[in-house]
Amino acid sequence: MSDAFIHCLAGDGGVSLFREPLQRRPWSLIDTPSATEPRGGIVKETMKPIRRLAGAASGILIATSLCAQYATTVVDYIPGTGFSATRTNATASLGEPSRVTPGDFGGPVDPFAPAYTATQLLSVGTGGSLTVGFANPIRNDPANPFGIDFNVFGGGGFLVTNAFDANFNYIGVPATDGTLFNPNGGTTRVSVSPDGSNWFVLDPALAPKVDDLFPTDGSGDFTLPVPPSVRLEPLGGLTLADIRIRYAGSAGGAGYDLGWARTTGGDPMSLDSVSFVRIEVLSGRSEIDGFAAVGAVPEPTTLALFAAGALACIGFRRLRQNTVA
Ligand SMILES: [Ca+2]
Repeated sequence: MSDAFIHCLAGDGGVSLFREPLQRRPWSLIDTPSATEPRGGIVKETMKPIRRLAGAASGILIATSLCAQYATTVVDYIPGTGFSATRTNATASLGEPSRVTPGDFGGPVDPFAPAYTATQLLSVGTGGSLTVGFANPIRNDPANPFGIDFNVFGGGGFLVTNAFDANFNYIGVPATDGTLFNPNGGTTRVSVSPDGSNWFVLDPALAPKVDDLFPTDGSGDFTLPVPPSVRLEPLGGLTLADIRIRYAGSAGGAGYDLGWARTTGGDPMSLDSVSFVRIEVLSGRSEIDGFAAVGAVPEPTTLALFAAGALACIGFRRLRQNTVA
């Protein structure tokens, strides 16, 4: 069993349950740097010995289907100028992007209630950059949805245009006009590297801006890209339910294809996989929540393990039946 697989079973990508604070935060953006994110635990259950093997085999498959790969190392962080002074904890960009905002004004992260605390976001100003590493390479897998190989999650949220009642609750079902509040007016450049030394810019004509579309939906799948066609659709008037239909199970973010890699001369550069991603903020400021590799499909070795487990289970049952008979 590979280290990656063991990490997958034991790490943040495994099955976890989240406690969701009852309160939702108001629209004022107040940082709570000391807050810590609530963490859930893996549900434990006991199994009879006869079922243990089958349980282990199916457990492998379930854990793997939920296994996601996030950035594991901050290689370099250059804040630049004009960054948010309260969001300089570079490790905020590692691990699973935010599903829940901690604190008294926290609650589930969704496209109308984005992440905003110092524990969730890292700020990069003009001329700054963030370089992160992945424990396992991001693959340029043709089977990845829409050819997208990794997602980057920011701190943007859709502006809700409903009026408030006397208790500061929205009147009617909250809906957006399709614009972002605090929109990222700057520009970004995304580069990738297999080895941390040789870098390739993702074609700026194809690579979307970081910390822009699509706002994070913490109830979605970070490893699934938003269908690129949604960028071409009008987003005005959408409710949260409408947005989730557009996201099609994705947790949002901006998706990138390793097939967009270019040499310094501008020629296409074929890359099978990369282990490093760099975001440069050319102008303005970008907030970064996290990075996720696309494609949480079981690896062939895992399928083999599953098959071996299932066969062993069938064999054990037959042996038992024969013994009882
Ligand atoms: Ca690709």
